Amino acid sequence: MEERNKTLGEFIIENQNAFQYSSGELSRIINSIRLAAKVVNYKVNKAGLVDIIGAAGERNIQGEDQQKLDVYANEVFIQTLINREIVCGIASEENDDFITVEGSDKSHNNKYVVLMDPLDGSSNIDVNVSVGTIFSVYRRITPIGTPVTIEDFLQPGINQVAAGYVIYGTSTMIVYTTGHGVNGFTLNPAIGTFYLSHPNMQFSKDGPIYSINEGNYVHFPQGVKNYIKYCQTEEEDRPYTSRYIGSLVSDIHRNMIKGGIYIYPTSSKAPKGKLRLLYECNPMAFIVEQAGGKASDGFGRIMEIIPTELHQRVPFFCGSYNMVEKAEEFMLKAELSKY
Ligand code: P6P
Repeated sequence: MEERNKTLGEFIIENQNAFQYSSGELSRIINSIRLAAKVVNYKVNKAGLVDIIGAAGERNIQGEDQQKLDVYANEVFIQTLINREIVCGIASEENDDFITVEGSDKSHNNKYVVLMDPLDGSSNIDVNVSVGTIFSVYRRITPIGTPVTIEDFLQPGINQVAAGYVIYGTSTMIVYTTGHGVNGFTLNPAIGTFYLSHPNMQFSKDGPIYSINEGNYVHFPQGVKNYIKYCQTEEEDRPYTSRYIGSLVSDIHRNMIKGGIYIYPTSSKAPKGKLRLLYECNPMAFIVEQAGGKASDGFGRIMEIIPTELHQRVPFFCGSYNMVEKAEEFMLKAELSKY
């Protein structure tokens, strides 16, 4: 079968044995994400038509207004995963604490935990800008048959067995990795099937784009300010183009295709950064590294950070390898100049 006509279902079956724990459970997790993505996609595309837009009136642990679609997407992904008897625990940006899934036989026998941001960039929904779902999968580290504990979720990103995102954009795509490269699948909404449209996605080592919210410039660390000035200097392949959608999945997806760097640094407004390590930065870092890119907190590899809390935030520099490396050079130089 020609690669590009392959469906996500066929791809999962063909690659199931490549996954080191190929008991089929990981395939069932990806299939569960696929189904939930189609359900959420339908609602996201109808958001402008029904009274589902606007804050649900509640605030999530991040202190952000919860959009009704956030709440809806969270419920769809959680319920779809629970119904398939695959995971022993779920953590979500929308839930203060993790969810223990004991299974219909109350055995806690499932081996995987899933962490997710069910609808990232939701503030863009009302202005019709693309949003995304981000997910991260680990094998539990506490004994099977016992209730999942926080240790199962506080694993470094290098332990991920799968990660991916759904982008609800001009077309809806699932992009994911199980540690054997990154592949993108585009939904044909007419028949509800995802087709392999972007086999073996790769970041170019350099790129023409830098993505950062320059409105926060005055609050940035000196190293970031210096790197922004470097991007804007007429020299070699610069100045770069500035592109910032304000939706993490969209900004990184674009950069993966065109080349570029995305930065959400610390600032006086966000002293630890804004993005969450466990269900935004680690899954995106796994994908970016599998596509030949680099993901850093400005000084070191994101996926080697040992998490200490479920919703912890970190600064995030990710994208084309050489661009992230250059940004780290500016961060180190600025740090050393303090002494
Ligand atoms: P700012 C969306 O809220 C999000 O978490 C990411 O998707 C996005 O990249 C970032 O925050 C945008 O934040 O502060 O630039 O609006």
